[in-house]
Amino acid sequence: MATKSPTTIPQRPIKPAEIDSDGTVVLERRTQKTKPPKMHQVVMLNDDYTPMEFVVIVIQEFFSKDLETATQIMLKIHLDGRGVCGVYSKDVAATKVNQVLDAANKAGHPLQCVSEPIDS
Ligand code: TYC
Repeated sequence: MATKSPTTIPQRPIKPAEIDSDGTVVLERRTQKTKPPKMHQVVMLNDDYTPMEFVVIVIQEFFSKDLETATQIMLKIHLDGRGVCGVYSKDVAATKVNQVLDAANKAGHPLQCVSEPIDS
């Protein structure tokens, strides 16, 4: 009767291993594939008709700024033509733009704002 030779389990060649800081054996390190989501800034634009007080209220209400910060942002927009009110994910930034445009339309003001992707 033929004797069975001992079964051997085929082994994958083990790549040179690294030991992580917590003692884990790292067989293969992959470069990270998932990038953090692109952020978007909500930029408000100057115009000649929207009252300064209205802009300050909008910045406080939709961008969670205190009175002093909102006033500084409004004045920057008034002087430079545009200013960043906040930085958010794409969806949240789009929602903020809609909220501002909606409030401006309802109040009869031509206030404009846009969302812009930023590199980070
Ligand atoms: N320029 C406007 C005025 O003099 C004020 C203003 C500020 C309007 C900021 C829009 O985004 C704006 N009444």
